[in-house]
Formats: sequence, C-alpha cells, structure tokens
Amino acid sequence: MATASSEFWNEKMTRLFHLYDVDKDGSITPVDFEILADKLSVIVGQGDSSKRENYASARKLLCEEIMRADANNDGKVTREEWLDFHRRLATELRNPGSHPELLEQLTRRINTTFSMLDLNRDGNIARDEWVKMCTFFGVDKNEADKSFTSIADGDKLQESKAKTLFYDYIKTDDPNHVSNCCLCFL
Ligand SMILES: [Ca+2]
Ligand SMILES: [Ca+2]
Ligand SMILES: [Ca+2]
Repeated sequence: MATASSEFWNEKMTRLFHLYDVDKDGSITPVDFEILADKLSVIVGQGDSSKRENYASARKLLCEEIMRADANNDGKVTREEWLDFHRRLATELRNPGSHPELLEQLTRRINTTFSMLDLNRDGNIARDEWVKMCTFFGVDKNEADKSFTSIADGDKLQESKAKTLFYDYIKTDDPNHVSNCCLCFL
C-alpha cells in the first residue's frame, strides 16, 4: 500500500485523471467520454458500420469501467475517488486475492483499451497505431516513436505484451519502468 501511494505513482495517476477529464471541470463524467469519443472517431475512422458499432460498444464499456471509481455514486469521479480506486487496483495487482472482482474489472478495461488501440484489429499494435494514439493524447511524435521502439518487437507490439504493460502501468511506482510510456491508454 505504501509503495502504491508513492509520489511518483500519485502523479502518474493524476495525469491519467486529467487526460480523462476532457472538459477540465475537475471531475470525470460520462460527458467527458462523449467528447473524447467524438474526437477519437476521427482517428478510428467512420468507414464501415461494423467498425462504428464495435467502437461505440467499446467506448460504452470503458466508460462503465471508469465510472466504477465513483464511490459515492453522484455521477462524477473526483480526483480523490480516482486515486482511491486505482490505489485499490494497484494493491490487488501487487497482492492478488483479496479483491478478485477488481482484477476482473481491470481486465475488462484493459481488453477494451487494447481493442480500441488495435485500429485495424489484427491482434497486435503496429507502430503507426501507437504513434497515432499517442499524438492524439498530446505526446510528442518522436517521443511516441522512441517509446514504441523500446517496448515492441520490431514493428509490432503483441497483444500479451501490451496488456502486461498496461497492468504494470497501474501497478508500478518505479519512475524508470518501461510501462510508464503507456500513459494515454488506460
Ligand atoms: Ca469532466
Ligand atoms: Ca463521486
Ligand atoms: Ca493492429
């Protein structure tokens, strides 16, 4: 618990909070997801209807998983609720067993995130998919490219490796951990 609350970890999770608080009103609500989804749909492409449907349901699922952090059920996730929620997730990841339902929830969220990131749905993340999504969330293009090189095997990031990085991102309080480049995806 102490390790999951390190200054670095708090900062990392706060950054993630601000990323989701798209309208910058100080809390995460379903409205933020609407705005985010509208912007993201440009990247995802509106080509065919099955793609659109998949994307819409992924987005709904992700919103549901994130809104679980709303401990007092007032429809808003405050920064405190967000940090509390992720502290519980990190603790469960470090010592699995006490709250298996938390792991199930996080797994659903991570699966959804992966499927949204895998734009062409071929089961792995290509360099251009990674860079596109990173730059969408404001990461410098060269930085994104460099981080991809450090985590991928050549020009592909396999599904299992990507998901391990996502779990590590929530779990680790090590400022030098390779998973820290996943900041935009959870
Ligand atoms: Ca908001
Ligand atoms: Ca709340
Ligand atoms: Ca792909």
